Amino acid sequence: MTSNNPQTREWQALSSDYHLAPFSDFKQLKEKGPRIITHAKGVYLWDSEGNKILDGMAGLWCVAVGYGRDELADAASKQMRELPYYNLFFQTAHPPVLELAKVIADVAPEGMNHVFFTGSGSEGNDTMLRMVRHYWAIKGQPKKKVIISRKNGYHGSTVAGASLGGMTYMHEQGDLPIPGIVHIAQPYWFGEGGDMTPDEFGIWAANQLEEKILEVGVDNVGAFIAEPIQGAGGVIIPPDTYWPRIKEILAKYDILFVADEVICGFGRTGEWFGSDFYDLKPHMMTIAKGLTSGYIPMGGLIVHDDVVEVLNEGGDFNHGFTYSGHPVAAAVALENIRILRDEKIVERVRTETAPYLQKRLRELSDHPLVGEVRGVGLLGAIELVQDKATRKRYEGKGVGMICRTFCFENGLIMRAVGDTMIIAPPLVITPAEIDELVTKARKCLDLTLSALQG
Ligand code: PXG
Repeated sequence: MTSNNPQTREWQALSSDYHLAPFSDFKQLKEKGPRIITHAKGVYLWDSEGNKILDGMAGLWCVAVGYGRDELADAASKQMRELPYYNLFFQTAHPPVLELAKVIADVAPEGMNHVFFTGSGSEGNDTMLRMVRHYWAIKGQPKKKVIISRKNGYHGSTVAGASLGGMTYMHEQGDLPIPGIVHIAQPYWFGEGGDMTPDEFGIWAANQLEEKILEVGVDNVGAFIAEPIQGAGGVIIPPDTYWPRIKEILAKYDILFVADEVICGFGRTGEWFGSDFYDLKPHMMTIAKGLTSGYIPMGGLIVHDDVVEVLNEGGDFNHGFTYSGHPVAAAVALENIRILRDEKIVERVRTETAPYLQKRLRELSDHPLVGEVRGVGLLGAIELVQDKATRKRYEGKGVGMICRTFCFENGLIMRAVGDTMIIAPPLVITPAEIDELVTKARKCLDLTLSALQG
């Protein structure tokens, strides 16, 4: 712990003495101490040392409407005074959850008209797994249990979520994946495309789905789950050929398709959902994050009418959480979606800020460290390489972490996934703030290159 600020040191001592942080090396964090974020406004965070930081990750991909929106605080406060809690079990409901379900159906793709609420994206995917198996059991095909997912996909951190995800470093802890979940290759051309063109590789990666269905047996496969664009895996934008080929395969076999929209949903791509962007027509969509702009936890599963029709014949679905459809979270989500709609934020992303961010980001392609810049909507990735032509990495140097540290020190949050730098700023970011983001990113790329050469 290096801070000279006694208040920072006090908070870091509390962290060291009492707190276990997610996805962290407990011992290392104890020694180093976390950065303490104290307040935020718009796209900016402030830490306890007084540093102002441009949040290029919208928190953890979630703060769509930006920080410091009083309307959301007021909606929570009002709902807390009126009805702070009631549950949806045993044939009860409350106004905010019902109104929210309707508003979500309004913005969701056609036919996606029912919502099962959860407390998080992980719980949404746990719900999905149980609902898919329940669905097939009702249809008299209880063997259709297997869910096909993708390597390096991210679907959460619960037992089902981490199993559905394709992160091997997560599987290694806790004997995952659980049975009944299998993984296929991801459509990551830059990292895994070898000598194929992106289009050839997109077809190859999509064909892995058909091969897996045939290997497992279509009578045993319940569903395929995928993020329209993988977020935590490194903003993996599939080649143009990928989704059309996947759609052909899905049309051929009788399995359900689940789009995990936890990151892509609520405007991130410039459409309301990633499924709109790629015209995916899923049977179910997992949601969280942008649903409440992260102001309060809430997730859910949007279910297509065709699936609901079957579920309606199945009696009780024995599943639910104490906080399913929590009234305060529902009130915040309603206000968040009202802001997204009234301020035309999704349209603004599509027509103004996404094209501008993508243009400005691609200017970084000329940097000697940069092997590829890609992005869609307000998602972006910068691949750091030693050799642009061969896509060869700096082996064992931890270049991504070096760059991330420079970003932190220079007032920008840009995440590193291996040697891929990723950004997903709040959807309300302005062109001037995009300029600042890109200027800071270039400076940090320069600093990273100097550190490698030095
Ligand atoms: N699906 C997707 C696509 C996600 O990105 C989840 C499900 C799980 O949601 P909850 O609310 O249970 O966390 C996520 C979450 C990262 C990172 O390092 C990403 C997530 C969570 C934690 C870290 O980018 N995404």
